[in-house]
This record gives sequence, structure tokens and C-alpha cells, in this order.
Amino acid sequence: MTPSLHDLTTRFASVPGLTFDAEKGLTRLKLQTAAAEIEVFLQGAHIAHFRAAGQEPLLFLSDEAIFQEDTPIRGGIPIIFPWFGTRRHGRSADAHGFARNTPWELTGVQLEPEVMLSFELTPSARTQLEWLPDFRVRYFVYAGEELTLSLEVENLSETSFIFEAALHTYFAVSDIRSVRVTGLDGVEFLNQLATDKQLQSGDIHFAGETDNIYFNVPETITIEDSGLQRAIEISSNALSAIVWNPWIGKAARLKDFGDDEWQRMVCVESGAVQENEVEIFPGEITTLSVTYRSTVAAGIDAA
Ligand code: TA6
Repeated sequence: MTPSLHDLTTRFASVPGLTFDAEKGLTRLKLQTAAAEIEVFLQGAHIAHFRAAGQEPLLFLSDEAIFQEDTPIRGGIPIIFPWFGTRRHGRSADAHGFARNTPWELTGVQLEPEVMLSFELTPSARTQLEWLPDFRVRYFVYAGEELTLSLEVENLSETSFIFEAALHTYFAVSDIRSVRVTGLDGVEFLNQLATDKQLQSGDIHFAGETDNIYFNVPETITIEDSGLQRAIEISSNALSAIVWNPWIGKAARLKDFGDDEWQRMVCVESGAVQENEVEIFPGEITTLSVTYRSTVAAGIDAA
């Protein structure tokens, strides 16, 4: 049960720059510091906005996003858990799992020695309708010049279980046609539009709907945006990466996505999905960590 705005405001009254409000009934945390500003909905511990001081906003959020209980928010950083896409081990109506549609507890806000927000998700009647393992997921968000995320999954059950997870991050770009994604050359991927496996040849450029799942990926992937003259470096311990742009057709079919918004976003998601799914044993904790570092990169030529 999400605490009331009054309870949250009272509990964290001593934290300068921290406020709480509600967007159409969804509780939202806003934190402004000298280094960065961040907005997080408690539903899904969903980061909806992040901007480091002196930089452009890092994330895309659809103007058509829907803010209501049990409904995914289009944009920002949805947390995908405990399955990716359509559930493969069992049945569920929740594409990408229940974590992004479920309220998380805000367990902490610290400003020193670094700004860190912490959230927690544990089983509820809602989650147990679809998934029985006993688990705890803790999410640590470090918001400074860089944005670092750490998703810790703990098995509190007596037996092992298999899960998938991803940080489904929507990055803001000037124009997808001026963007390339580097760092995945030679990596095997599944083209979800054609369901065949291929090897990535060179950088990823965008000239149509793109929906690729890369497996056993290297530590660093970079989004180069010649329009913004910025590079976003994604450093993680993720086993998988997903690169997605809906392009014109799928954008028009998404009710919570503007018809022309495909031009201003790209998803580069870090996680462990499909053949990279994780088996976790009783008492074990596994961690997915990602750091986003945005730099001005003058001289990036057109994609
Ligand atoms: O991560 C890529 C993807 O699986 C695409 O296939 C597309 O469906 C996207 O996720 C968005 O999924 P959503 O359930 O948020 O509409």
C-alpha cells in the first residue's frame, strides 16, 4: 500500500530539495540537487525524468503517457521483472512482468556522500496471483553527474527460481535518423521482427522499426547522437541488451505514444533475458547494475 503524500512528506521532511506530488493519482517523488534533478513514480519505482546539471534531459517520456494504477508508463526507465515480453514460463496478461505495474516501497533517500534513492518490491496478493516464489527486489538509484542503477534480486524461497529482468530505458534523442548505437559489432542478436538470429555487423543505424535482443553483450554500449552532439555511454554487467525503436507503423498503433514520437527516442535496455535468463538459488542475491554517462561529443558525424 503506497503511503499518503502527507506521510511521505512528513517522513522525509528533513531532505532538502525533495518533494512528493501525484500525477493522476500516481505518487511521484521529485528531487532537485546541485548535481541533478530526478523524478520517480512509486509505481514501478519508475524513473520518469533525469537531467544532470548543465545537460539535456537523459530520458524520453511520451506526451501521451498514461498515469494510472496497474498501467505501464510509456518512457523513462520501466523495470522489467520477473519476465521479459510475453511470459514464457506460464501465462500472464502482464507483458514485461508485474514489477513496473506494482507499487514499490521508498525505503531511503540520502544526499551524502552521494545522492541515493532506494526502493523495495516484495510479494503481494497482486504478484502472487501470477508468480509464487518468495523474493525481494531492492533498487538503488544514484543520481549525480551520472545515473547509476542497481537492481538486486534476492531468493527468499526454499527452492531456486528462474527470472528475467531488464531496465527498459527510453533515451531522448534529437532524431533517431541522426543516431547510431556502437559497441555491439559482432554480437549475436535475435531480430524480434523476423525471429531469426543474426550477427551484428558494425554500428546500429535506424531506418525502420528495430527490435533486436543481443546476447552475451560487452560491458559498454554507446548512443551517439549527432543532432545533440552528445554520446550516452551505457556501462553495465548486463548479459543482454535490447535495442528498440517502433518507427512509424508501431508508433501509430500504440495508444500511449504520439504518432511522431518515434523520432525522439531510442530504447537501449540492459538486462538478462531469454537465453540469458537467470536461475537464482535459495538465499542468493544477484545484481544488475548500469551506469549512464552523457558527454558532449563535438564532431560526431551524422549517423
Ligand atoms: O523491449 C522491446 C519490446 O519488447 C518491444 O517489442 C516493444 O513491445 C517494447 O518492448 C514495448 O513494450 P511495452 O509492453 O512497454 O509496450
